[in-house]
Amino acid sequence: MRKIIHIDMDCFYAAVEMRDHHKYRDQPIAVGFDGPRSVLCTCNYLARQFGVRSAMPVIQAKKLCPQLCVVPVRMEVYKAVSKQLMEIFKRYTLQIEPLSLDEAYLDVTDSNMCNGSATLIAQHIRQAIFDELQLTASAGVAPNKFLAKIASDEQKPNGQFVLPPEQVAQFIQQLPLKKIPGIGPKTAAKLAKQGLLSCADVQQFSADKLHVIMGNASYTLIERSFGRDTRPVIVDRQRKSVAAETTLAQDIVSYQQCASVLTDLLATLYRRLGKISKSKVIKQGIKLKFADFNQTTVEMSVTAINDALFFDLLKKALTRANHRKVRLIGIMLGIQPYVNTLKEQQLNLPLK
Ligand code: TTP
Ligand code: MG
Repeated sequence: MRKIIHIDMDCFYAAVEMRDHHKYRDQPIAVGFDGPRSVLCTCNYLARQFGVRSAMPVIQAKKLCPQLCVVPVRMEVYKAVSKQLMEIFKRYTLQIEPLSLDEAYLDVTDSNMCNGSATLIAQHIRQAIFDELQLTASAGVAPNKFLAKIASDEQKPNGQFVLPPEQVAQFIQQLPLKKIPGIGPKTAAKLAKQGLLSCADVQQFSADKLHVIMGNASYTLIERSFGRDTRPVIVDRQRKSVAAETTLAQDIVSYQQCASVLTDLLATLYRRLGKISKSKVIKQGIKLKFADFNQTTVEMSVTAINDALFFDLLKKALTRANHRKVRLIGIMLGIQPYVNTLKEQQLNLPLK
């Protein structure tokens, strides 16, 4: 049986801002660009009491909480804190899979730290984060990644939840399906229509019927519903994509307008691609978000990057507009991480 810890910082960007600016400590704050059309990155727990949430448009958040203070994003600071965080993790194990700036899985199955107790390791890590970074984190300890991630949310903020293997069967029963990563509001609604709300419901449901509803994703859902997840903690996950996107200052309609934005985005994309220049491009894609907040993506497999293709994909995506204006344009490259060929590895061998 494995021992996995999932660590997730509490209201990460907002917590960093409260740490660095004492005046924000006792007021509802959110982090984001304070424009009429922007959405929030996150908010502190005081703001959450008003119903404010991540990814909420600023306008809506201010309706819910008129005194909300929207603090500008300081991405460089969050990145630096994230590096410090990873350094703390490394003292306990090298089996680390970062998921984002503020979140990681740690596999401590073979760790001898804290007498091999995953619970104690998680406690020590959270204490070190508090002492050294003046920030709080929550942790979940469980036999696999899926359960550890669910567990870290159970006692948020500044809490820890341990799910021992013998309690998994009981715990998973009443877990709402919408808490399973990958089950978004649309899928959850589809499942609810069939009377499927909790993992227990899925456990008792016909696998064939579920396949009709969800296709191949049904296999994973059944696994998760029984608390099973065999995915390993992947150290050094390589980038699989590069992207650039922009929310427009004003919604636009014409292909010409979109194409001009696309040209700017291409420059950003090339800059980002340049940093991982040895990667092979295998896919290109366009994303459009329309004025009603629905979005569409068009992708195509390629063997090398092709600028003109982006404009063709844009045209195709625009055929789905149905008279809706465009509010956001994004472009994406799927990449195959660079792998040393055997020859290069040999060349890189240290001289004896
Ligand atoms: P999360 O861990 O999802 O959220 P959080 O740390 O703010 O709050 P919680 O206590 O619930 O964990 O995301 C980490 C950071 O990523 C968050 O501080 C800001 C950023 N983020 C966005 O920029 N946009 C988003 O939609 C989300 C969800 C997060
Ligand atoms: Mg977090």
